[in-house]
Amino acid sequence: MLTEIKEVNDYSDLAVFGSAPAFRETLHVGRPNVGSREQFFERVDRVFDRNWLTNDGPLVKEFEAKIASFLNVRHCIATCSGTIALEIALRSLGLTGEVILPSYTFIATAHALQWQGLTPVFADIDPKTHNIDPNSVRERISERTSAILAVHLWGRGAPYEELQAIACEHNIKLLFDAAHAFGCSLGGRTIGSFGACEVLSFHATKFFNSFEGGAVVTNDDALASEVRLMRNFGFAGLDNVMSVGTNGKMPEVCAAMGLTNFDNIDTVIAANRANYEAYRDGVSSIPGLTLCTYDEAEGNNFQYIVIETDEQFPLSRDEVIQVLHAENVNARRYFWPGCHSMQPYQSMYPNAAQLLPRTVDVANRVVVLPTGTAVSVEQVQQIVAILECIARPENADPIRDRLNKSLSFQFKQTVKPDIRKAS
Ligand code: T4K
Repeated sequence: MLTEIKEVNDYSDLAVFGSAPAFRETLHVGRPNVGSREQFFERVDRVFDRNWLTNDGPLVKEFEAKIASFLNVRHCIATCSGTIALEIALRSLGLTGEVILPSYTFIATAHALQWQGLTPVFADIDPKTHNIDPNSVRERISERTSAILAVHLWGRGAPYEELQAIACEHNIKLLFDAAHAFGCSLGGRTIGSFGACEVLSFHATKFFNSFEGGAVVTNDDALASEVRLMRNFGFAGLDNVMSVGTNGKMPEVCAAMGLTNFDNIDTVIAANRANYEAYRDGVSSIPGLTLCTYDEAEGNNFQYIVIETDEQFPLSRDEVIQVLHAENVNARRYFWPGCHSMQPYQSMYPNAAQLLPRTVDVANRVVVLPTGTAVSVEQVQQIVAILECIARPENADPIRDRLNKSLSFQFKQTVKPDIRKAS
């Protein structure tokens, strides 16, 4: 934790030059927000009393009812993860052939398609919103396209109306990966009921978590029934299997965590908002850095603090991250290098980068910074002070020189070849 603010008047005050890091304990992007432990343990006690641990238990039903009502959607089917929820949604919709999605997303969006035998086709993004660009979607439509899988990246709503128009024109499905967007709205409407269905994630790193977990939310009764069947091996009753299902069930202990954290979301959003405002106030006066802002007219969870470096900034994005890591600020390069540059997609589409110039550009410039209840406004101000120091043009050469000379500051990740092809 921060004991006192570290003065960073000069580059030599930075940890990369040997001074103590600004933070004794690492600040993470995605540190879990946890509500009342007492309430959680009470719920878990009742789970043991009932000796009903999973398979559509009472806490899962309560959790689903709460989420559906909060999102104003008819059905919520809770699952063991957001990725499994995506796969079940894709399969329940009966999709075939190609599905268009952004490359600039977490790899699970693409993998869910590939895992279901669908072909992911990557569209470019709008650099202003980081969301999928409808014009690029249009360019990717083929006779094999069966759906568009858009992502509400950082919780900022994807361009629903334009995407829906394309889907109607080509008679294809539209669904959303809403893993980042719980509690957010688009055009004043709560995200959760757009398209054929939307998929949520309650992973530990999400602002609202159930340890692991996810959900398919939809207003379509038939789709909801199919998703429920598929979540439980396809069983429609004892000994009666209707389809190729899987085990996508959320256990009771996860629902207990979800219900407990649901009662706490206002506190988490307030903490996220305060941190967001402190970052916004601090970053606004730093040339070469831009904070991705949230539309105040919409509901926001302020879960991701995303800054972009531009050519005015004297250090590269990776150099910024290296300096922050040395200060124990575990800033992230989400979602570098883009799904198209990861396997197996890199091998499938070796020239994809040329078709995705805005994805490549944004992915090379984004830094995601820590927030959540584990991070205080004072800690945000300390991070901003570090950014102000490294933004001074006269500091760039000594910092770069120092980073180049010390191997301990280098990134170790590289994109590896497709191991299946290599073996
Ligand atoms: N679609 C989108 C758009 C998504 O962003 C995601 C998940 C999905 C679909 C799939 O949903 P799930 O199947 O996961 O429900 C993390 C999360 O694992 C992933 O859920 C999330 N997106 C993604 C954006 O972030 P990593 O690889 O960055 O996680 P990791 O292990 O590096 O953790 C992040 C930080 O959080 C670390 O610095 C440590 C800290 N942490 C993590 C955990 C798990 C903790 O302090 N405590 C913890 O318990 O992917």
